[in-house]
Formats: sequence, C-alpha cells, structure tokens
Amino acid sequence: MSEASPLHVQQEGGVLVLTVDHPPVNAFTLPLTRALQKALAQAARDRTVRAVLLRGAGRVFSAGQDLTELQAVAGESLRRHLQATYNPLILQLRRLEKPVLAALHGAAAGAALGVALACDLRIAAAGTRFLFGFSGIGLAPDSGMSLFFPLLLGLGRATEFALTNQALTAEQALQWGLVNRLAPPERLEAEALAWAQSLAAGPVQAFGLTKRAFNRALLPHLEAVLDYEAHLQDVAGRSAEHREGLQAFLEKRPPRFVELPEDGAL
Ligand code: T3D
Repeated sequence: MSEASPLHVQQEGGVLVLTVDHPPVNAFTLPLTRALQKALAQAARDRTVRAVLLRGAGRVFSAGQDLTELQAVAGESLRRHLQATYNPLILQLRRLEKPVLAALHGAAAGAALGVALACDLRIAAAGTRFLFGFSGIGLAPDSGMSLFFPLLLGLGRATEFALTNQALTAEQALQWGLVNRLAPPERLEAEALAWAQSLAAGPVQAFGLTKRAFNRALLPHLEAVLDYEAHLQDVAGRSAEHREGLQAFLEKRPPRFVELPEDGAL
C-alpha cells in the first residue's frame, strides 16, 4: 500500500490551498518539503493561481523538522540536508510573485516557524504557541529564522525567545508583528480562506512587484543568509550538544547540556 501524501493540494477559485497532513504533529520530512517545493513551482507556473494558502491539518500547524528523521540521518551533513529542503523552499516562498498566506493553529515550531515567517502574511488561531525550537536540540537557527525572527520581533525579543526556547503566545505574536491577525480557532479555516480569496481578487502583478520591492529593500542577502545558516548548522549538527538535545527529545526528558564531552573536531 502506498503511503498517504503528507501534503494535500487543491484549488479553490484563484487560491491554491496547501494543507500539511502528517499526523500526529505535521513534522516536516523530506517527502513533505519536496511536495511543498513541487506545489510552489506549480503555483508559480499556473496563471489561474493568484494566491497561496498554507495551513496544517489536525492539532497543530507543525512541530518543525521531524526529529526521528533527523536522528535517522545523524552524522550526515546538515548543510546538505538544508540545501535539499528548507533553503530552496524559503527562496521559493519569497520569490513567488503571488501572495502567500499562512494559517497557523496549535503550534508552529522550529523550521516550520521559519517557513511560516517566509510567507507574506500570517493569520493564527487564538491559543497558538510559537516555538523557536532549535536551541532545545542544540542547533542554531535555519530556514531563514536568523533573519525573519529578529526582523519581525526585534533583536532583543528574538534573542530572548531563541535562548530561553519559551513559547510566544498568540497575543504576543500579534502585538509584536509575528502574525497579522488572530481568529477564534473554529473560525480560522473560513477566515483564512476568505482572506486568501480577497488577495486572489487583487492586482496580482502589482502584488508580485511589491514582494520584489520588499525583498530587495529588506532581504537582499537572503540566499547568503540561508547559506551561512547551513554552514553554522553543519557545525552544530556535529556537536555533542546536538546529540544530547536530540537524544533527550526522543527519550522525552530534559536535555543535560552541561559537562558534555568536548567537541574536539569543531
Ligand atoms: O537540518 C535540519 O533540518 C535541522 C532543523 C531543525 C529545526 C527544527 O525544526 S527542530 C524541531 C523544533 N520543534 C520543536 O522543538 C517542537 C517539538 N514538539 C513540541 O513542542 C510539541 O510536540 C508540540 C507543541 C508541537 C505539540 O504538542 P502536543 O502536546 O500536541 O503533542 P506531543 O505529545 O508533544 O507530541 C505528539 C507526538 O509527536 C509525540 O510522540 P509520541 O509520544 O506520540 O510517540 C512527540 O514525540 C512527537 N513529536 C513532537 N514533535 C516532533 C515529534 N516527532 C518528531 N519530530 C518532531 N519535531
């Protein structure tokens, strides 16, 4: 029997709706990032697609990178992993000359938060938690998080939430500009689709040029930033801190980062 696809793609009028569906927590795997890349390439090509809505099925938007998959490739280069997965995905989201709206609920963590922040707009269900995530498993930020997180939150707040790995609440996310709108959980789906449809009715070429202008003004070095993140993650990925962070997550216990063996090779 073939595995169910982790991404549902359906068109509602001018909106391409991408629904991540990988129970229990929509963790990002290689097949999922590949499916997202393919769907965004389709969105770029297809003139009938005038806006994209990215959302998650089930209890959360996404818990970020699938840590069981990460454990399975332990010892392999995280640079290569990022070059195949999040780096092209983030660039596609920013370069797509059509509006991309993310609808978030439950939780958005780690690399999935990076993906959500690379979208143009965000609407979140009340009660959604926003988790930096990377530091919990001894990693540095990737998926554009080193840029989008401080850009949207401000350096002081971004540093605090990165180093404490505490969750931001939906209200904080709204107040500090991480999301544009909140909706009651039971209204999220309808409000997100209505917003995406109103975007699809807008001047798509002017929207595309607006994205281009914002990218040029604020994100001209995005590709280099992603590449540098991949370099740093390659270092972090070989560390004792990462091994301990990942092991602790899988064993469902708090990590013990003090008194680890030295990483002579770093
Ligand atoms: O190169 C690279 O790709 C590196 C990049 C890494 C970036 C990252 O994304 S690191 C991951 C960052 N994510 C997190 O730190 C979030 C971890 N998860 C959570 O905090 C919680 O699971 C949620 C808040 C997302 C949801 O909470 P809740 O209470 O609804 O669910 P749960 O009970 O915590 O989790 C349900 C199951 O999903 C559980 O497994 P079990 O006990 O049923 O066998 C849990 O272990 C599993 N799970 C949760 N997150 C992940 C995961 N499995 C794989 N990967 C996960 N990220």
